Amino acid sequence: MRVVRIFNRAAAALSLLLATLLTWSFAAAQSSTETVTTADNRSWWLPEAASSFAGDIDRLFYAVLIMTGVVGIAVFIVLTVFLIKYRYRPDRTATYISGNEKLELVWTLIPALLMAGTAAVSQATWGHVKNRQDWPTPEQMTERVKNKEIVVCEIVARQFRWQFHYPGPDGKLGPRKIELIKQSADLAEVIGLDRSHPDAKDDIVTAQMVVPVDTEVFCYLTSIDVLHSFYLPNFRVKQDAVPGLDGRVWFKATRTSAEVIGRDTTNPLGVVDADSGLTVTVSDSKPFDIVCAELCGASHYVMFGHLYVVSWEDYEKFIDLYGKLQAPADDDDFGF
Ligand SMILES: [Cu+2]
Repeated sequence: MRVVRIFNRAAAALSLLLATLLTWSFAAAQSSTETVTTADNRSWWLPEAASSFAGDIDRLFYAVLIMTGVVGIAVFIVLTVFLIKYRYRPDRTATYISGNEKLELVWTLIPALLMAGTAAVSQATWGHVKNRQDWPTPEQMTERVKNKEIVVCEIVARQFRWQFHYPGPDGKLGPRKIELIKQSADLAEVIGLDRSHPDAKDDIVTAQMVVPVDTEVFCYLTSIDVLHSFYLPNFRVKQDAVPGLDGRVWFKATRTSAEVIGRDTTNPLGVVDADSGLTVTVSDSKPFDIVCAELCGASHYVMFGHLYVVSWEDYEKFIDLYGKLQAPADDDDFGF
């Protein structure tokens, strides 16, 4: 009996230690992320929704949460009742049961039907968000970018930063080549953009993402090293970036970052004007968070980026300023 008591005490002490460790590590993780992200809208629940399909995703989330919540609570109530009702008594012996076909059928069919039902109900939203049948062809993209109907952006992930490749005024994304990728202060070289190709001459590559509000943004998503995951919490967008694959992501922002996150006059989105050498403020709004949602290496936790959702005028200002900044000095053929 003495040995049992010692074991019990050891187990209690160990549980306490583990619980403390777990609490401490969660608290530490929380405070460490606070120092590396910038958005002020983080909350313990869902961040404020800002995309056209965020409402549909949230409704599915709540439906699944209610369903699993009700089942989870019921299971724990039954478990607790049975634990107490059938606890050890010296005069009671166990009963041998070989199975109950009717009961097994019920507990298999109900979850199966619930899951099939959930899959069926969510199919329309899933198809709309992840598998758009009307994804524009490259020619349609070029045309619609030129007509200012949509925005196209190639998102290139690497350890531990995001790069955003815009097509420029010609509406065509220039090609990238693996052999051109190098460590550089020039982001076009970082992603291996082939500047000798005519389509690439007016392209711009930025470290922050800027898109206009109420406009569909079509993105190609890839990585130049390991797996990453492009995550926009406010937009309910999450998609893996896989080396060698052209992933597809689209979203339509319904609210600007200034509306949702707020303004900050000390940290505006500014770009150096190539003509005057002065920094021009494009937007004074605080950005949405862009997060990497795939454990991608030792510094995965610092792999965050900024998404500014602005007016069309501000978006064009951003693209024009960057275009001038990154355009080859002697080239006037591309609309600058
Ligand atoms: Cu990453």
